[in-house]
Amino acid sequence: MSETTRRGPAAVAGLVAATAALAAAEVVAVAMSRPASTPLLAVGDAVVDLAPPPLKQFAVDTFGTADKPALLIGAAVLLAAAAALIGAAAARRTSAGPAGVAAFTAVGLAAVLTRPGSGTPDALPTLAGAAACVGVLLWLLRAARPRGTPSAVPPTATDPGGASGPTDPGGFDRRRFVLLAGAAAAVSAGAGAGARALAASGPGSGLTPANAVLPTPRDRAAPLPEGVDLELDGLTPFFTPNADFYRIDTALSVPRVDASAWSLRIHGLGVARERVLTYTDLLDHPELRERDITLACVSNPVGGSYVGNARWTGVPLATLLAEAGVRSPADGGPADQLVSRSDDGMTIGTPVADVMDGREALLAVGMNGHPLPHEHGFPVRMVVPGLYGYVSACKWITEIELTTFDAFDAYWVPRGWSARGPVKTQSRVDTPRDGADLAPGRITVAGVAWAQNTGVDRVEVRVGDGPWTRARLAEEDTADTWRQWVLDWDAEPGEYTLAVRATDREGRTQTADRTPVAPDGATGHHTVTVTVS
Ligand SMILES: Nc1nc2c(c(=O)[nH]1)N[C@H]1C(S)=C(S)[C@@H](COP(=O)(O)O)O[C@H]1N2
Ligand SMILES: [Mo]
Repeated sequence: MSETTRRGPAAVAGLVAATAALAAAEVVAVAMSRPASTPLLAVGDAVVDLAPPPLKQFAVDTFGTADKPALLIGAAVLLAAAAALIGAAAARRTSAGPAGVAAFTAVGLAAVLTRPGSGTPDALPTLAGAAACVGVLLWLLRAARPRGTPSAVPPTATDPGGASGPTDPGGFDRRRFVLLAGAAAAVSAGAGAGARALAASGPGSGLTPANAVLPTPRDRAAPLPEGVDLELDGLTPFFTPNADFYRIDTALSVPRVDASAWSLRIHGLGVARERVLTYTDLLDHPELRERDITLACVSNPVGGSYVGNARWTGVPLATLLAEAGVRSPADGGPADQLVSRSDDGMTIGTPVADVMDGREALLAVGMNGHPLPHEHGFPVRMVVPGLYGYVSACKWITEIELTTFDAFDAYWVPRGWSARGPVKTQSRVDTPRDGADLAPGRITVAGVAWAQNTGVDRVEVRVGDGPWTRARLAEEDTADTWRQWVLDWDAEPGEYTLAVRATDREGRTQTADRTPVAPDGATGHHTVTVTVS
């Protein structure tokens, strides 16, 4: 058995071969302009879709919006372990290498080919990866194989294992192996990372956020009242810049849709005139308008940051539905659910009654004066004031189907979230921060409150067990936007917990009862604890 390849180098060969596989798949996918069709991303996407809700919640709680990098790193670690094992097994039995690669290829192909919108060509990156993997593995295993002839140089006192010599007695040419493996790993890592960076930073192809031009709508947003933004230190600005806007979606790689090839189909139950809209149809629509709307995520914990406010440009959804002959259930229409589907296969279910009740539900093309960024749904997304994003704000939208809640469950519903998700009235203390050390005297307590589609009527703050004291509200933009608030507090030394609660214009005051984000949004008062000394 002197011909046996050592397990260590063989495991290294496995690892390097796996790196080559990922890199080859990456390069081919990017060259095909299908960056989401790499096996790692597809398997990751499949894991995201198949993960049981508690595991998902754990991931979001633990990693926040870094849940996706965390998933990919976890997957890479598992893959590395498997690759090392396969390499080591192949040291004994060369056929174990290709067999192991075949097993992983099968998983990769299954994931890639079942992704929404995928086609047979999407198998190519995985197959290229498999070929590169087997090739590199066999090549490095050969380099790791012991030489038939033992070294002519006997071990010496200074060189007992021949480690620094050209050969290991009865062993292999370690130097050469290390060089080959290192070179293969470096080339793979460079090519893979380069391709990924190109895919992630490139503008995309065709009509993109970088070259699309939004017309100025005739129907501008109402001028901002003076005093909407108190512009206080530590207080969230009234408008959230696009680059700072929270991002929540299931996409491991952001869809980069070419707007010139994009269309939206409106069809289904009670649609008298099926419509197919292009990007130009929307930009040229006579009712294109600007509206300010605060968007909130159902997963936003009390006090959390998954909420943002933007000036959206878009066409009223109600108008487009009316053009298609859709009637609201209130007018006897047969469909009570509007299901939007996205380029990446997301399904989102929205009550038809809500989008047709007169609120400013938009098919948005612009965000704060710019075409939507890729991350926020370019070219077109939905925005509906008063509904959490998971039941309304479909990004990269491609289809609207009229149906019923009885007939169809959207993506999040079987995963433990409520089919209907009206936004719960909420408020947040932005300053002082939780845990702050403050000097005694006048302290500015300030934050934001939101009750989209209803409006914020009152915000109150409580210090310790004291009485609820009314905060001063900033001017209101619209009922669909959040409202800043501020209270001056004369603080004496001590430790204090500050709590905030809002009351909306329908007279609903936030409950103190804390409930988790699932199934339909957290309740409870946001509190911060500060030390004054
Ligand atoms: N295609 C698609 N659209 C989506 C989602 C998604 O995962 N995929 N997430 C929704 C959720 S849960 C929220 S809160 C909003 C977030 O929009 P933003 O990322 O632009 O802030 O998008 C919604 N639209
Ligand atoms: Mo969300």
